[in-house]
Amino acid sequence: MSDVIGYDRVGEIAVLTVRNPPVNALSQAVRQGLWDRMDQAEADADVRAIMIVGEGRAFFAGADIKEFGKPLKEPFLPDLIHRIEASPLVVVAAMHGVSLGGGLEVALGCHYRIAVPQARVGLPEVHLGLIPGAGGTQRLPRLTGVEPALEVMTTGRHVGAAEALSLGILDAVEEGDPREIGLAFVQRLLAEGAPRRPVSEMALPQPIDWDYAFDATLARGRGQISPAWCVRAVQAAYGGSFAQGMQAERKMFMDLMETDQRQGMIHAFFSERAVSNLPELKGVAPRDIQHLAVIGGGTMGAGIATAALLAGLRVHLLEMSAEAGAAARGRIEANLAGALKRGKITAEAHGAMLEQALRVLTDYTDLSEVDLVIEAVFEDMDVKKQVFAQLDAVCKPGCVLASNTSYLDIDVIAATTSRPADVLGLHFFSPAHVMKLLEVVVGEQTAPDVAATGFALGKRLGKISVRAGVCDGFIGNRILATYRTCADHMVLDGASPYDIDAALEAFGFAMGPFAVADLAGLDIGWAVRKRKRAEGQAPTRDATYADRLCEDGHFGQKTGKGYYDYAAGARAPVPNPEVMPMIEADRARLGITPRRFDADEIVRRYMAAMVNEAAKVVGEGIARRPLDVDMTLLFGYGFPRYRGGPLKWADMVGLEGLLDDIRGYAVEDAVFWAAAPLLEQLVADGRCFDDLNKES
Ligand code: 3H9
Repeated sequence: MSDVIGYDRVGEIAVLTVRNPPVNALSQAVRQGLWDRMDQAEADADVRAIMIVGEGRAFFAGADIKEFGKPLKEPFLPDLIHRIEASPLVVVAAMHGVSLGGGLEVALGCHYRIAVPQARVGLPEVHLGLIPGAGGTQRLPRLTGVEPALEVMTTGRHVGAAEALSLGILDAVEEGDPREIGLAFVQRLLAEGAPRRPVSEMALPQPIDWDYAFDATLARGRGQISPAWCVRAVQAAYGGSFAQGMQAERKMFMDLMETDQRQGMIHAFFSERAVSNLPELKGVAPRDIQHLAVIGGGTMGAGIATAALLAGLRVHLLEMSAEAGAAARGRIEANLAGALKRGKITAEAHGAMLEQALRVLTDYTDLSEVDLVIEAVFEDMDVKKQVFAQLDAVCKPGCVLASNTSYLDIDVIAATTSRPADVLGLHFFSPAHVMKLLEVVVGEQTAPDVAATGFALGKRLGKISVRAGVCDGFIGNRILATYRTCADHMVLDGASPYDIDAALEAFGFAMGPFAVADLAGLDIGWAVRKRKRAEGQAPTRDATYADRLCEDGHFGQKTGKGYYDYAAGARAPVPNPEVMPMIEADRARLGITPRRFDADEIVRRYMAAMVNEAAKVVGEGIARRPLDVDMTLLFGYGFPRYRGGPLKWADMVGLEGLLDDIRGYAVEDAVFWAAAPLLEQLVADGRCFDDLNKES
């Protein structure tokens, strides 16, 4: 019999120990092993109870996600759980680490559950585009009531042991070794003569208004369907026998397994883990970073400093004057107060961060001992060069010098120092202590251990770090500039910013591009356009309505007006009536007769522009793999996770059709719509972007 499930006896108790590192996923071998060991225990004449316990980090992290999308192999998990629950012996789960998805469902199939206080449980299947598919929707409500069960399933959140105990998911929580506390618990049960207690035989709780719950959950999902399907699956428990409820759940689970949403979310799950796993950095040790400096304490610099403090680093923040320093400290204090309020840090840690870990300075010579510096000053090459010259003069040898620039050439910045190998870009997204994305921009001369240090820092700060090469805007802002231009073209040709935002929000973006621009500040794009025009890089169809808004002092949310008017409060913005006349003036200037765009066409064009530029970014090696682009857009630009990222989405809708669209649009504007050579190549070879991920 396989070693994946160990078997030993402690008196009348058979102990089944799961050994499938790293997280005890319920692979076919584990399912078969559990089945066989259940048989063995039941055939063992002296055994009166069975205990299931996990070895290593977890009880079970759930079904083996790597098996999804392939033909499922027997024994199926619902059957195994039914087999466990139907055992004539008392079966107990002794839980530690996480018990997620199918892992919690196994525990719910046991007759009793005990856990250590640090254990966490949950049904996170919605994050994979699925619903619990091995009885979770049928058993959990019987223990907790419908509403708590639905809250747990539709959010997919991890529930701590104490809360799980109070919800009725666990029967006991005890400090100690999971095997030892489990054995003591089973011995007590046996001594008391405790009966088998199958959850499936428990009464159903009060039903709820299912249609109301379904509609509300669907609306919250912004196009994602699986949370709402949890409601229907729980409802199915009320339509007949337990077995019928199980069948209904299984059918919904299998139907969701066939959806693009499931594919997109599982792509996101594996890609967010693969993204910082770069073959070129295998075996390269990062430099040790304990003490970090940030140059510039504006919104971005203060956010970076906050993120570093929250990660336990010592931070020196350099500003130009004592007043600017005080303002920067105020921003950091406000950020940390937010973290304290949300319970992310203790009052003690909060005090230590502000009083001991943070120092606000005005003199470069105080930076001589820091391990890494992140420059976050005004986005101007001459200013950056001056900062780097000063850093080069004072920083110790081996100190990593990073720029937070979002567009400028890291190689040019590096070349102004005597140590270009120590220079790289660390492009954070605002607010930097909240946003998950970090672009690690590796220059021509950046040393491998400096790049590795960028990734190590990103990990420490809890970021999703993506490797980017040097170009205007790196991965994210370069692609953004293109799809934004596409949106501007559609506006010139007849769509309104509001039509575009509505179409893209319906597609699943958290916000449309014009609402995003208002949030980020219209002055940022204005500065970029002015720079590009000055460099002779003005777009062929140069829309100026956005400049008009800025010239009138409307920079978006921060001034109360932009594309939208925020007078009624940012929650309910209404279109700014000054915008459409500015657009109409642009159209007249360019001799354009506006036409109608429906939501479908808006999405097709916008996505075609995004995918085409993304394919150029991958083809030129700015992003190493398509998944790097996908994660950039997901974590930095509000791309809907359930669509996997633009290149996963492109694979799913079909590259050939997309290329046809692009070639069709190129008839109107051959320069803007020049097809990406990589896209043409993939179509010619009958391959897709994900094939490139697999090769890497
Ligand atoms: C389900 O159960 C469906 C059922 O209802 C019905 C079925 C019929 N499978 O995240 P980490 C890998 S759906 C396969 O870096 P952490 C992961 O890829 C499932 N592999 O560590 C990584 O591999 P690598 C419901 C898995 O400590 C390694 O383990 N369950 C699985 O930060 C370490 O992972 C979930 O959705 C898996 N289920 O976090 C739980 N889980 O080293 C998903 C992990 O090669 N998992 N791996 O990159 C998680 O949330 C986190 O991984 C976990 C550990 C909290 C467990």
